Amino acid sequence: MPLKESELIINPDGSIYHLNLKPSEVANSIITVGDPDRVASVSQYFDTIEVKKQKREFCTHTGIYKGKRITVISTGIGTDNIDIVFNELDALVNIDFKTREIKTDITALDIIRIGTSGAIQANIPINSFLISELAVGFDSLLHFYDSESIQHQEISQAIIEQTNWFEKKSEPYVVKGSKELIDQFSSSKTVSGFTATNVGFYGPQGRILRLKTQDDELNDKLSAFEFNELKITNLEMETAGIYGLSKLLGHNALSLNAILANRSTGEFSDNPSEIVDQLIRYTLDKLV
Ligand code: R1P
Repeated sequence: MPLKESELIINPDGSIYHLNLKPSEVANSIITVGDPDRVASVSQYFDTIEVKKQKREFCTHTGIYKGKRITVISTGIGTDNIDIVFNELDALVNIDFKTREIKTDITALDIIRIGTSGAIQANIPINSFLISELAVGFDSLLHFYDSESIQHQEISQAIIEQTNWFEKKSEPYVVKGSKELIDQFSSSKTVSGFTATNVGFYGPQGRILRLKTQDDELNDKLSAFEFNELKITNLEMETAGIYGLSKLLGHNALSLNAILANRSTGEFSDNPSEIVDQLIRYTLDKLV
């Protein structure tokens, strides 16, 4: 059955609705970044750039780095944007835009997030590169999909119990990154972690400016959480959505995080752009 025009929205020029990309314009190796300005910070290292597109917060450059075709795309902030970017990237490779039918041969993309994040454990060094082996989503994205089979419910149950989770907040979901990509990108320069993906930057990450939060001990409870020696290491806003949707769609995903802040010690990197640039170069060299 062809997908209806209201479900798979294709622009008059043959590009997909939000990303503004045509199927020929995406590579099978994809780097996602949150900040649209970070796209050029990655593609400046490409030997050639064949595609430059932007619509809303979704900026895309596709080019060649040391012989490998790579697409770098910005997601903006949050898992609501991850829903758009990952469904549309998947549609670009796995749905035939002429017939609007799902292809019989499904392409698995390799998708690496280069992000920034704050640690909640005092022993995670500022300016380190953290590889998310697992992620817990405090947003609700994955609950809208048939996803229970890919969730690690024994871990989310332990989080609910140990933090006395307020039931009116979305129930946490726990998902894993790609084992192959974790192995490929791990080195003496990286630390591995369990990333918490929050639904906001302020209250949901325990920052209090003028508003009182529902639980002002949440970050302390999250950093004290332990399950079979597993501890939650850092907070950001996309990884759990990326891991959940990638697994459901059959793609391989990895989230790399430049640790710019440590919420436990109160430190912030004195040279964040240099650290992000180092992570970009590290990622590109591990990818080829
Ligand atoms: C918040 O400042 C943003 O920075 C982090 C968070 O996940 C959130 O998107 O990542 P990026 O630097 O990749 O956007």
